[in-house]
Amino acid sequence: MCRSWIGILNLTACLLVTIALVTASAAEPQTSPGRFVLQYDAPAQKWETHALPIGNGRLGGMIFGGAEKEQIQLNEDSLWTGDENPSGNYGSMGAYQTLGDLFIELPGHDQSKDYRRWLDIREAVAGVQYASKGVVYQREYFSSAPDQLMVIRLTTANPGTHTGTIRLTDAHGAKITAEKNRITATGKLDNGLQYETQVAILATGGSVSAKEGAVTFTDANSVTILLAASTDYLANYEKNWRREHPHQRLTKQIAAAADKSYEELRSAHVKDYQSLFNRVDLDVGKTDPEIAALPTDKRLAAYKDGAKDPELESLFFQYGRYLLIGSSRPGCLPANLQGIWNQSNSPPWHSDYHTNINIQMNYWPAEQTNLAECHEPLIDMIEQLRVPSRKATLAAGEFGDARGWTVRTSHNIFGGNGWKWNKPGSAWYCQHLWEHYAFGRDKAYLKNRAYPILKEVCQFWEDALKELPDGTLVVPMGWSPEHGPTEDGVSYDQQIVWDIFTNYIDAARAIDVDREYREKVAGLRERLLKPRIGKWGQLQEWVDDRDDPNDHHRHVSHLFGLHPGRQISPVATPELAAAAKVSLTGRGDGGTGWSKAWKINFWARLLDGDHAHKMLSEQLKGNTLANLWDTHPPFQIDGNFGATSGVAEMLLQSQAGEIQLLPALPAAWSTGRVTGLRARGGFVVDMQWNGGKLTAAIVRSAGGTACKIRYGDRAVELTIEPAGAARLDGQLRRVRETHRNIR
Ligand code: FUC
Repeated sequence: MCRSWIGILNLTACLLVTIALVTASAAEPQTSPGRFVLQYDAPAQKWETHALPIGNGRLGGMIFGGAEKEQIQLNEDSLWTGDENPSGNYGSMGAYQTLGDLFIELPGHDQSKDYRRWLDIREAVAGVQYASKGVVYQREYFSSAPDQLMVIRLTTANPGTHTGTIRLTDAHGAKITAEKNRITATGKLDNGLQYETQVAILATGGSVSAKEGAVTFTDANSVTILLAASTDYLANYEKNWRREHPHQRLTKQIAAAADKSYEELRSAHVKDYQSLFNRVDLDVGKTDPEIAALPTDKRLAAYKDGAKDPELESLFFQYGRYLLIGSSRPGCLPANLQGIWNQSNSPPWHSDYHTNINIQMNYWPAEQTNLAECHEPLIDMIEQLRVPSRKATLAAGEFGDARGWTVRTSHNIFGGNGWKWNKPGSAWYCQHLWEHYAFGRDKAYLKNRAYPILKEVCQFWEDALKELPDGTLVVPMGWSPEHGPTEDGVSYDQQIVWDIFTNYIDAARAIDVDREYREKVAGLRERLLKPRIGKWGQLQEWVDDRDDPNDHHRHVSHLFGLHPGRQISPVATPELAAAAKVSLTGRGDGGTGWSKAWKINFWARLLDGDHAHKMLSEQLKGNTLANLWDTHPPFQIDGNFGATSGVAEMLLQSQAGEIQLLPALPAAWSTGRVTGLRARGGFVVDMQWNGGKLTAAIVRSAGGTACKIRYGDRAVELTIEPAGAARLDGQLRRVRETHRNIR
């Protein structure tokens, strides 16, 4: 019960008092490891496919787990080359960098037996265990947000059995020094970005000493390694993106952590992580225990061979939430193409921010799977991009003297734009600003932060739209990512401009401002070139009816209005939805990882749970690596997040002015339960179903709002008291309404 209430606390700060009133009632989450643990019977040989990610939003580690030689590849989210680069030259945009590696050498551990390596996403703790010469060795690894460092712990039950060496390498040739129990690497990139890594080695028993840039421990009972790293980057354009050198900050972080016991560090980390992760629980059916117990790589192989594994599907859903918590916490940078995990200094696509699907997809699960805080880094970045993007937009000369701004298809963390203008990119970003309000209902946020940006992007389009002789408004010379001609009125552009206008109007109405301008924008929206249905019944991608039924391109941009937009839906615009279905069927079920993930969301919005589930399986079978990372190929994290969003869309939708329960439940998940999903309007929903039918639902409201709830063709209208909840049966009859202490 408490877990569900945490979701409500997320929505409003005023409910602290209710915690005491709530008595435990709902079943505790079932913690079948099959739904929560990735496990392997060997160390990782390859970073991309088998190493396991940990992260605190900013500081990432990839654990290989070697017994005799452990390698932990390290990342810090602001370690970027490049600069503001207003010229928009992709080559000089810079790239996200790897920081280096931490190695733990344990001579003599090569003959290990009973090896096991795992990542438990219930706690965000990874582990390794093996036996060597009669001694059982255990390791744990986590990246802590409360203590802002990575912690690695080596233990055994046998005193004095740890002897080894810790080495740090730096990917940019920084000078590495070791003194007593401390290793430090201090470096500087070509763009002037300064950074540092500090490692402290704390042993119980035995001795610790430094030698030639490394630290050696001898006959220790246990070893705890603290690793902190940071740069002088500051996410603030006005301050030229820089703050003080990180040395003092890191020294304090290590000193503060060294004063605590390992158990204290671990429990603070787990508590903090679970305050986010535990808000949602999903159970879509039981897996044969023998399959669930397999190492994850073999389990995935069995799935590919046709084994039913609903627990793997829910693990994949939750893994997306784990990865978002690990790569996008308040105060950090947004998750990039690889989240924060990157082992290269020239990664694919610079491991950058791609604005024509990828970064947006990263954030699709944030609101609906109850991780609204994890959305904040994107919102912060959009704010910081305003000034440099205004300059770049004006300098481009493509948009005349239009007010406001937009972005290119890729950008870095310094406001520098890369490849090719993506005209509706800023309007798509505005959808995220709006959704954060639509789910959370924080009016102060809407008024002070989101609204001014929504308005300036509206003004951009007010100035940049082209008027045809009959008064119709089109986006001039656009491009449907990433194929076809450059021309006026491309559907992708038109639908996103419709979206920003609609979000702007709703925002202005919510805070009751700018009535006149709101009406003007409504008038512009009315005149936008509308979606068209073409000769094979498809939703046209371009103004001319030239869509090819054999076009299987990975981008499906002309269905933006179906998802993540809200212009097209089976209920409000059935003809357009039917045309979208024809287009989607034409595009086929293939594609890159993120493309398949998008298709889960599309099919869910078309209310076809079986096809959505088919796409989820296709993604798991064809585009998922042994460590459950999505692969484009290569590894690209957007598909993980898109799949998590897709599963949530199958179970709950709220984009059309009503809360739709189980809109796209597949036959494969005939019995199950979910708690803690969020719906627009400030609602949190729990559901149970049996034999493919809803049996019970609890709809909680933080602010107390009227809502319409739909299940199939039945709908009811309810008003829920502030901080109250309504419990409904499978017929949508209200069986109970309570204030604060719903059972
Ligand atoms: C878009 C996609 C590519 C790739 C890249 C990072 O440009 O078209 O497939 O995902 O982003």
